Amino acid sequence: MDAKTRIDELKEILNEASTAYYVNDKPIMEDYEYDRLMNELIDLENKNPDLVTPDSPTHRIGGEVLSKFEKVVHPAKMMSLADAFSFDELKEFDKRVKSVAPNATYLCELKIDGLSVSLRYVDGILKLGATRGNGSVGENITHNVKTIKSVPLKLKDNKTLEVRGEIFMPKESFIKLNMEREANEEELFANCRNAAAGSVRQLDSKVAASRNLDAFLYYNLDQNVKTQEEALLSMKAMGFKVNPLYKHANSIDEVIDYINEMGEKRPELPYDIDGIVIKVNEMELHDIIGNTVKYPKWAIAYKFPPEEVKTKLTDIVFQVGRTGVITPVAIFKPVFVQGSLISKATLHNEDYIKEKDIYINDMVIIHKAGDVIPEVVKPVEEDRGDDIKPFVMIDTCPSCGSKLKRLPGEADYYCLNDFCKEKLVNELIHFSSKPAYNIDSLGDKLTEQLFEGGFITDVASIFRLKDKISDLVLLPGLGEKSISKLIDAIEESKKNNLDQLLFGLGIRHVGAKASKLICKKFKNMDGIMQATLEELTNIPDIGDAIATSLVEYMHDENNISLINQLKELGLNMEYDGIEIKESYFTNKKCVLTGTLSSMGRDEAKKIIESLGGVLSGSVSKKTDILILGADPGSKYDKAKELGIYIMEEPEFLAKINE
Ligand code: 0OW
Repeated sequence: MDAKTRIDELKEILNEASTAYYVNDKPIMEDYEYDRLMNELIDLENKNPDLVTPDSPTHRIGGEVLSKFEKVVHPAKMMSLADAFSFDELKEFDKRVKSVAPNATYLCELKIDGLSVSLRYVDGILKLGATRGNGSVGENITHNVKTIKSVPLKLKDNKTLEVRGEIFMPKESFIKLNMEREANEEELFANCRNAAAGSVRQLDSKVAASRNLDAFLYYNLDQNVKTQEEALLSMKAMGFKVNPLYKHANSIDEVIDYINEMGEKRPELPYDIDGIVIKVNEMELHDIIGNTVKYPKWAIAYKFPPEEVKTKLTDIVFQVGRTGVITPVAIFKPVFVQGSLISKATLHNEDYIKEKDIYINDMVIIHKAGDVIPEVVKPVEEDRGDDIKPFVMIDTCPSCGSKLKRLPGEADYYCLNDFCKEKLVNELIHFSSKPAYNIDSLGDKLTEQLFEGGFITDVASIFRLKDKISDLVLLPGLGEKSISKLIDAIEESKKNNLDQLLFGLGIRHVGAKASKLICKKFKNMDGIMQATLEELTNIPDIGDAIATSLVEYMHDENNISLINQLKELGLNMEYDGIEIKESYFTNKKCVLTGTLSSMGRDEAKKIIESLGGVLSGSVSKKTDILILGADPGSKYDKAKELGIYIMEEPEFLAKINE
């Protein structure tokens, strides 16, 4: 038998065995047999690389390493879901639906706690896997999606379609992964969702292949079925893995019964769910009920209240935040809550502890507020032993010893010493954090290490590290390569937009949103430094607290000196708030060729960029659109050769006027 015939035969056998095992949970072959045949196929493909096809099961093993993630524009928005936190909210949702569609019934699905994915098949072959991103533009993760064994590489029928679902990491795999990471002294994943997201965001698909990811599909863009239930059944029939625990409900009361039933089942499910998705079952009602910009109005996610767990509170310690606020933190025996192991939780402030009547050595109830933040809910009084000790608030800073102040009318105590070490470190950590100045390679641990070593003392000193490279190499764990990567990242960060700098300065009450609003109004740092209280409070959503705090900050000579130093160091002090509108062109790589009769090239370029398009001067396989003017050049031929979408002027004008 020739190689091609045998390869086709092996692909057929192995893909069928993989579907049976991973999609239908009904193995039809022993593992050793599967491995034997897989090895034969790998061997044959290595000898005949031109015979490797996209649907070969050898893609499951991974091995493709990308240099970066390409952007993918979704043909239809990947919507998110509005949340309901109580049955009353569900009843309101039901009323809204019934007011428009009185005969609507519901389809309830488990809300898998993973990350959304979109799968595109062309002629039955998996061509593209993409993350949801912002709903319009996601990232190409095809190389990792192919390693998910329950995702078909080839459909039984050669359909061209797009389906959407949720990639998740089973609880068992999550625990195993965190144990391995603990053994390697790596940072643990907080929960199954983060572990799944961290796995698909790997450039090397061998890593994703080792993470035992899975996926449930729940949405078929190209369906022509009458109900969501039929949609699930048809996807299952096509070979997709569909979560079997869905249920049709004729009324919201039946939905609530199902939610209670699934709430009971939740702890023993092999995967994390964070709620129940309720969808109007009848498809033709979806358009009648409609959507908001972000959510469908015909669906809602009921979120389970945080899972509660009991443990022993063994100590209360104190943290000094970047603003100087002192936070009491409960230390307790590590417990597993909603997929993650936690051993400490915030106690907010002294009043919270007093109100809840919490003692040291109490048995306490813990949960993850908002499914994320560990929080002590209450003590379990009936379990109180005689080893309890009352909580006593400290009156001096645990880091620098200075007297703590309680600001009038505030529950919190503050360390007001501007040179308090822990406060300074947290200010620096905030500055380079993602939502602020986002200096990639300057993480919390390195910031603390550089601070301890005296390399950085304030924000400006971060930008002077490049003058200390010879000393930096003496720091343990910092090699030449990581130092030059750090210096490059710091230099690169200087181009950041002004709102990131303003937020990074950590001015009390001036958060990320307020920073954007203030920068939009004043356009540059000088304008902000001279802003008056009245000018600031005239900005909608900027209240007295923010305005006063900003004016005081800008009149403090230490801060003025810091900002002047940052100007000297070359940080961008302008705000370029080009509001890029979401459009057909968003994140599409465009090339212009020939002359347009309706406008000049520069004007066309400006319009495309303002609509989020990415212009380039040459055509490549990465080009999404060639915009064709009269007398085109060689780019036109190249675009035709590469099968790039050619947009003629009339269509271009129509699209930009949409
Ligand atoms: N996580 C889920 C899930 C589901 C989509 C279709 C239209 C709008 C939401 O299990 N079972 N069904 C949907 O339906 N979405 C889900 O997850 C959403 C996707 C984006 C944010 C949530 O994770």
